[in-house]
Amino acid sequence: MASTGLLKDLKAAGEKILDVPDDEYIAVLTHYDADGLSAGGALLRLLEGLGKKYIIRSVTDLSEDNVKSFLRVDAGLHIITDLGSGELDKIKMFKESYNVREVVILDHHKVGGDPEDIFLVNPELYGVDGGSADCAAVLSSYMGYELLDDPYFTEIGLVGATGDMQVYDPKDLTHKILEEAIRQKMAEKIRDFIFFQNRSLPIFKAITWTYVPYIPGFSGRDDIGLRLVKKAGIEVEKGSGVYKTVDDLSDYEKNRLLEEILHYILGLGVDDLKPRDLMIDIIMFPKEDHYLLRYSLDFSNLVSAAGRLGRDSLGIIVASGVRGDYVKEVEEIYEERRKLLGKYLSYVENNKKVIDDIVLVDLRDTDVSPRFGGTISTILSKSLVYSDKVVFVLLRNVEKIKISARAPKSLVDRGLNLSEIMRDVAERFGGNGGGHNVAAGASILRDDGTLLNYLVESVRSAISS
Ligand SMILES: [Mn+2]
Repeated sequence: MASTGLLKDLKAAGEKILDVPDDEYIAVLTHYDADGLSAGGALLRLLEGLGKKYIIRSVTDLSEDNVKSFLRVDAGLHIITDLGSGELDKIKMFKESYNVREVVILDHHKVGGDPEDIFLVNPELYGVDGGSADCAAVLSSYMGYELLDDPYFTEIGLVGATGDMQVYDPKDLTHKILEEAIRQKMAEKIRDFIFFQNRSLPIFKAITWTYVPYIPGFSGRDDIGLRLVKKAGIEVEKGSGVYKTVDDLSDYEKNRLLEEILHYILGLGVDDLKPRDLMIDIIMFPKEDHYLLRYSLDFSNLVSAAGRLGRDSLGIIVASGVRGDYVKEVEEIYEERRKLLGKYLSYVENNKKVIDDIVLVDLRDTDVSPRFGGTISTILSKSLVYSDKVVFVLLRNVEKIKISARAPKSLVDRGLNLSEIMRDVAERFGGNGGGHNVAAGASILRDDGTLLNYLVESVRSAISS
């Protein structure tokens, strides 16, 4: 059951959209990650379906400049999604100075400040943890689904929720949208081993392309994948240069391959391997023809890739349901993301420090794109080796420092709140920060040499207090 207060707020937000006269613009600002771009796609589909005039923009964070230039857009309604809850005061201030008529925020991050005359739709207001349910794409899609009675919206919601890792144990409105998707025959759930979740890649790439959980020495290593496939006695090709995929394997072959994989992983020193951790509910979209759009994980990685590589609009357009030539472009960036991540994760191994319950990954002296911070920290936090640790990834972003942070549920239960830590860091070193208690980030202006130590001490005192 989704909270009724949240459903009521979504309905009211939908009415505000309907109320905007057709000759006025609706301006949308969203976040550049898979959830944010999916939310942008849902709003694109909704506004297009309603025949409204609109502009949609995406940003990496809600810096003062980004807030200002967005609120300066001449529009009858401004919608901010997947961002904003932690920066209500800043938004209110510029709303007033630019005489903005109305601001609606559809978000699931921690609320900071008093919404007052901003219409904030956020599960956190109803005691639902936005870090584990009701991501921005779910909120936007559900609103679209209710207004247009178009089942494709459920698919976009699930793509965003996969990006924010909220589909594996779906709660609240996320659970409801998944049930609706299954009822509408837009989605099916398949339970399988994580090694078989990439249904469409060549089998030797598919099995190691398992960044959730991340297994150092295995994840992303095509060479090891190839070795294991051969050891299991499986042909890599099904003839004439066409690679076999998971769906081409017999049950016997899958079991043989699984044996080889588990044997290999145990040899890496992963000691407490629980087969349960290696099972996953894969969400399939039976109506999608293209292999990269057929599974929610591929689809969300694809939308994520678009954002990470600076092709945000492509991500929004494909999420909204537009296909054709756009899908071809997306294939290219998917492969590019695969290559970049492989390279970046090899840097991680050389630039990480483990202190107590904390993994510090300082990549400020590397060429890692700042847009990959969240991807890298999420992968590490889902790793079999670091999943019980707090992860901080630091990257250089021109003259700023980008921090992406992740924490295990066990430490959050002991009082750790990364959203607060990121806000404190930004206050002390300049910049802005916030997020969820388990996942947060900051963009800060300077480091006088004490930044790393400050992060470690913040975690220590939060856990011990
Ligand atoms: Mn989100």
